[in-house]
Amino acid sequence: MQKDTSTQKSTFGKEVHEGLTAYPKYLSSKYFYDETGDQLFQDIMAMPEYYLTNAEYAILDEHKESLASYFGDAKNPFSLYELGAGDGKKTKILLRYFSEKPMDFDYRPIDISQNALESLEQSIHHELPKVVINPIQGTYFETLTTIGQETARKKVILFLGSNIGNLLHPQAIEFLKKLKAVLREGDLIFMGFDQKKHPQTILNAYNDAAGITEAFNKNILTRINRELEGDFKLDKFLHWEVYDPETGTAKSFLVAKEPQQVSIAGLNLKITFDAWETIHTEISQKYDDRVVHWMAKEAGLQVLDQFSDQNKTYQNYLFKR
Ligand code: AVJ
Repeated sequence: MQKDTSTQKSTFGKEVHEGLTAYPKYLSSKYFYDETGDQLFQDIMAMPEYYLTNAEYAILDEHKESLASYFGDAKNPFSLYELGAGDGKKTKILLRYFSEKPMDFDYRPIDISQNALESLEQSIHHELPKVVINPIQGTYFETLTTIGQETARKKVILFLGSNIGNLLHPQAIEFLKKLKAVLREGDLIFMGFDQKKHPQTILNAYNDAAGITEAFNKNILTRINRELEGDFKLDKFLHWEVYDPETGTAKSFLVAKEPQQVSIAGLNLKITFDAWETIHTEISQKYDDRVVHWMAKEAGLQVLDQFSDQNKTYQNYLFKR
């Protein structure tokens, strides 16, 4: 299912064209993740301000026994799918625990990056040789079809890291509906939702002192420069983060520090920026319990259980159809 690079590039080109000729300008956060972006996101997850990683890690560690009993046992086999598996660092807590128990399961990590899947497979073979791993390469959209066709075993679908937060509520509900459509009776979804908290804590997580998030945000411009022959000058843009404590929406922007023109030769396009004009690049939605229950209901899912860390910084929810 590996798409050829030229198709991917033209989708990228098309969306960049669309976003930079719109008013106000925008780019999709899904384009952060080339090789550099993957590495920068690893760095973000390791930084002290980015509390999400440790919070979810603590939840998985604390509740692994309870999760094991929901997922299956020696007589009730299951497949553990993971959307956007990345390096699987958090999932390994569960995999390690499950593999030490008499549980019958295989791990089916899903990622768009074949590279990421290969190194994940290597590291699982090495660190957790008992775990049976069967990776699936593709976009969420493509692979949901694949997952839907696999009916031999109970399905447990992981979607960690509050990745759902890149979607506005209506899109998130659509996504949950698509997930629901691949579930049969007894199948489960286990999903992480970052929770509302002190607004400063959230701003700090997306505007770290070392400038890693700034580099991550600006990487999308570097990518346009390289893949679409653009000439963005990165130091002519500011990384800017806002958080609305009412809606729970954190938004990332690139803000033009001075009027400028940017040429994107690969798209045969010239873009002008006024001083302080913005490019909106990402939303990182924060939730509260009511909103998650509301979204689940809208998607036709039932909340079977929920798990949080001590300060309710973060919650993982278990859904069934
Ligand atoms: C991978 C979407 C969960 O929004 O927290 C981290 C990406 N952006 N810092 C998030 C991200 C800036 C992250 N997600």
